[in-house]
Amino acid sequence: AISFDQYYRYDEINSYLEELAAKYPNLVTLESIGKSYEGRDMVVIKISSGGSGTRPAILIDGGIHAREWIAPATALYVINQLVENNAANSALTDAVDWYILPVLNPDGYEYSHTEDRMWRKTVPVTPISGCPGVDGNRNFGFHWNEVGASDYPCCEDYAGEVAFSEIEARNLRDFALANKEQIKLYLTFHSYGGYLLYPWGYTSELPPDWHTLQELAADPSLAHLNAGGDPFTIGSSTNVLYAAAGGSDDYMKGVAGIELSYTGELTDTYYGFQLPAELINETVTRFFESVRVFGSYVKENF
Ligand code: 0X9
Ligand code: ZN
Repeated sequence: AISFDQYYRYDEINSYLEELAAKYPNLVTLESIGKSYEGRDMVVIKISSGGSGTRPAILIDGGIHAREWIAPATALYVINQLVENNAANSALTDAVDWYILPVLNPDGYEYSHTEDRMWRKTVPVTPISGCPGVDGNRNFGFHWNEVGASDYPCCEDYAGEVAFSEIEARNLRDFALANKEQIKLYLTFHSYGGYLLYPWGYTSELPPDWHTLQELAADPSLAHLNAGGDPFTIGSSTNVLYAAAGGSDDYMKGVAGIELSYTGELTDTYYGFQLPAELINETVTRFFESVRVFGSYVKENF
């Protein structure tokens, strides 16, 4: 059993996924997409009620940034609701498949629990001793390191020595490319600030379908508001937040061809990254209402 009044360690999260796979074999399958730098299995849970294998799918990840603990917690809540509350949420799984990777940076996530609560990056050694880690969200190979990223390993936004230097980014890339025909929507969970961001992060220019991306985020934002949360600031990453190249969102749209690609920056702005465990429940339940609206869109339009 799981609750949403505490943050879980990486092993606990994976135990929960295994528990679900054992208990709901007709709905849940687990796939390791590879190991992290320190050898942790990166587990994607596939939630599918069946069908031909060509149903449209949604890919969700969380926790590319280690300290953003509410992101894995939210991914876990989406999993929990789609699987253990499927009776109430069957409309979300009867025509759409879900691939969810709750912790994209497991080594960093653990490091943020054991060593440094404010750790952001991955953990491998870099050319500068004493400055480990790469910013996973500057490491993807699309306009890599062009803007808003650093060449200097001691920086929080270090892009890495080369694009896809990080095994975790490569594992997600390979999974997405292998399933790109099926995946219609990509959501990557971060914190904080309350944004729904769409590409591009590498330029202030907008993609040709930016109007669709802008409009499509309005109802999820409204659902969040109606659930008691704040509306999201909606816009392209560069135009409403800052320019930063090498993000997973830009890669999914620009290279994998997943046209609908969003970064969800969860609440809140008072506590920032260190959102107290007492606030997990309201945060994840509100955001699930946004996810629900995105899910309906995919169901109706693909
Ligand atoms: O800077 C980031 O990677 C994200 N913000 S955070 O505070 N969670 O670090 C925003 C990423 C938006 N997307 C791109 N810039 N591609
Ligand atoms: Zn982040």
